[in-house]
Amino acid sequence: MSNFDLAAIAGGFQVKGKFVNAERYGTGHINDTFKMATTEENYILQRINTAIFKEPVLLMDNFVKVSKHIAGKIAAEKNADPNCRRRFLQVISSFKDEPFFIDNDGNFWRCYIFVDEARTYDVLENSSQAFAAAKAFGAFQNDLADLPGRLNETIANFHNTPSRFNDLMNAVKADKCGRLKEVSPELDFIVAREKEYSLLLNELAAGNVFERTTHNDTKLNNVLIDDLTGEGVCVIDLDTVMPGLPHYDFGDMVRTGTSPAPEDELDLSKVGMRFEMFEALLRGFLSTAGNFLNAREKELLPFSGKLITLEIGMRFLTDYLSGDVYFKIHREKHNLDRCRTQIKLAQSIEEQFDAMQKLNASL
Ligand code: ADP
Ligand code: GN1
Ligand code: MG
Repeated sequence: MSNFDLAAIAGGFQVKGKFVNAERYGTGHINDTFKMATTEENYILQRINTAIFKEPVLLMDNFVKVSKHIAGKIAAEKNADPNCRRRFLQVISSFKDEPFFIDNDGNFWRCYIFVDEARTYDVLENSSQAFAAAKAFGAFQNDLADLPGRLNETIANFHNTPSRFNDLMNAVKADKCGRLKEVSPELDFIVAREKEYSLLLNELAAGNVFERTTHNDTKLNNVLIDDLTGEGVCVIDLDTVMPGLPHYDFGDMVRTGTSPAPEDELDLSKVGMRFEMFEALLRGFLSTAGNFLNAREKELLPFSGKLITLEIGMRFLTDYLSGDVYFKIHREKHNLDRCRTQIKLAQSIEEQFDAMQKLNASL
C-alpha cells in the first residue's frame, strides 16, 4: 500500500496503454519504487528521494545522458542485439516532454520500462552470477569512458571516506539519541583504521589513479541478471553516476557480492567474505575494465573492498547515532545491525587480504 495516487502519477507520463496497477517493489534504501502494469507494458515508477538528492533536475539530466550514451554504444555493436531495449534504462518522458513528473504534492517521479525476465539478487547465489555482475559494472565504466563533459555531482563527497569518517565523529560528539554507549566495539574498530581512509585520495592526488565516470552504488542488487542466460543484462539505479574512482565500484561489489548473508543479518557467524566470490568478481571486472586500468589502479582493487565496506559501515553507524534519518529502516536498531555486518565482513577481508593480493597480482 502507499499514500500516493499512482494512477494519477502514471497519467503524467507518456506510457503505452491504460493503468492497471502498481505495487511497491525491490529492497532499495533510498527511493520509493513501484512496479506498474498498464494494459500494454510493465514499468518502474519511482519517487526520487529529494531529501537526499536535492537537485533532481540535474540528476535526471545525468540519468538521460548516461542512458543515451549506453544506448548509442549498444546500437553501434556489430549484429546489434534485438533485445537491446533491455540493456539500458529507457526513460519515459512526461507529457511536458521532461524526464520526470512532479505530482500535486511536489514529489518528483520518473518512469522507465520494466526489464522482464531478469532480476536482482540481494545475496548472490553462485560465482557465475558474481562474474556476470562484475563484468556488467566494468562494461558500464568502459562504456562511459568517452562520455563528453563531466557529469553533475548528485551528492558531494559521496565516496570521500575521510569526510564520511568526519561525519561519524560529529555524530559521536553530538550523540543526539544517547546511543553512543551501545556502539563502542564498532566505533573502536572503525577508529583503529583511520589512517587507511585517505589512501585512495592520496593516490589520486599523487596522480597514480584517475577519476572517471563511475556508478558509485554498485550494490549487487543494482544490476539485473538475465533469468535465461545468467548474464548481467542491465545496470540500474543511476542516481549516483558521476565522477569517481573505479575502486568505489569494485569495492562495493566486494562488500555486497561476497558474503552469503544479507546486509542486515543478525547472526554474524554467517557473515564473511567467500574467496571464490571475490575471485569471480575480480575476474569479471577485469574482463571489461582491465584494459583501461593502469597497474597501480589494478593493484588497489582488493584494498577497495575493505575500504568501501568500512565506509558504508561508518555511514550506517552515523545514521544510527543520528536517529535513522538517511537509510530506510524496517526495525529497531536496523542501521546498527547493518553496521555490524560490515565490520564482520571487513574483518574477514583483512584475514584473507594476503591471499586476495596474491591472486590479484597473478592475473
Ligand atoms: P533504490 O535507489 O531505492 O535502490 P532502484 O532503482 O535500485 O532503487 O530500484 C529498486 C529495485 O527495483 C531494484 O533493486 C530492482 O530489483 C528493481 N528495478 C529497478 N529498475 C528496474 C527495471 N528497469 N526493470 C526491472 N526491475 C527494476
Ligand atoms: C543505498 O539506493 P540503494 O539502496 O541502492 C545508498 C548506497 C549504500 C547502500 C547501502 C544514494 O543504496 O550508497 O551503499 O544504500 N545510496 C545512497 O546498502 O546513499
Ligand atoms: Mg538500488
